[in-house]
Amino acid sequence: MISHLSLKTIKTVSPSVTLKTDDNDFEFLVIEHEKLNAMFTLHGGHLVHFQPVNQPAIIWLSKTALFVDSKAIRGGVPICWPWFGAADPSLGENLPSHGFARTSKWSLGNIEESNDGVELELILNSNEETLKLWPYQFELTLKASLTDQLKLELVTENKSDSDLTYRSALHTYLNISTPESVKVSGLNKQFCNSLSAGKLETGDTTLIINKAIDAIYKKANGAILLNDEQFNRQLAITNTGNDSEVLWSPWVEGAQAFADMPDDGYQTMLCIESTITGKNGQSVKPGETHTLTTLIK
Ligand code: TA6
Repeated sequence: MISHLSLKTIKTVSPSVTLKTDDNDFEFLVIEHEKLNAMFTLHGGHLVHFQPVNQPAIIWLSKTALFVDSKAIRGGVPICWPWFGAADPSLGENLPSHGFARTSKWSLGNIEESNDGVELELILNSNEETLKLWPYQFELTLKASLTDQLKLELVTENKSDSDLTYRSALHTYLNISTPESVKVSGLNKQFCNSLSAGKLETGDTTLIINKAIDAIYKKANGAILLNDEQFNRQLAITNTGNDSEVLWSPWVEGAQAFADMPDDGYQTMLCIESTITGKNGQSVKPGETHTLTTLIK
């Protein structure tokens, strides 16, 4: 579990799931199951910890992450929705980067437990606040399947009477031992390099982590593999409903620039994100749904 947080129990929600709060009444869903430990915040519908027993945590969380309503939490799996990066100018000015879902208050839906793990849903419905930012009625559901592997499904339901278009990221921060120990493979060879004004480049299908990376890869043909020698493990990340994958490491300067990341934080994290970033986005007709997923095992 995340030892640096001191939480008090509010109520037991199911045998392995407890609602807890910190000293500022920030709400955490703590999952302690024989096969895994995990934690969500209702703020942002945000998975902040996932660790199958007998292995290092799969999901990384900044030790200096802030748990406040006004900010997205640094680490875990931020839900970037209904846009990725800056909002389309047609939506107005001063809109939050990466959308509003990750700083909205979600509610707990169904929970099911088994010997293998826990399945739970977190839900965000359009409301007065969201309609000021984005003129569509919607229901957004995060379906999490937590076993010895992690599956996240983000379901966008269009409850408006006109088509909507969205972009998104399951902005997964993965826990790594050290940059020198890891190698990524299975990437598409083509990517837009956000560090070079989004220039389209052709690289290799494998990548080592030895500098800042901020790249939007065309969707991989299969699983992206994160090989970590020191952790003696290989994670396979398989995404559906996405048109791209984003790889991001802030590296030295980026980590130093974040108040909510230790200066050496870049040494133990790498983002491999299941994303919808294309210029046309993903459209959803009235009454229909679209699902973006990531499976990490
Ligand atoms: O996914 C990569 C990225 O878009 C980077 O450009 C960087 O901005 C990162 O997300 C973190 O964004 P945040 O708003 O969470 O600080």
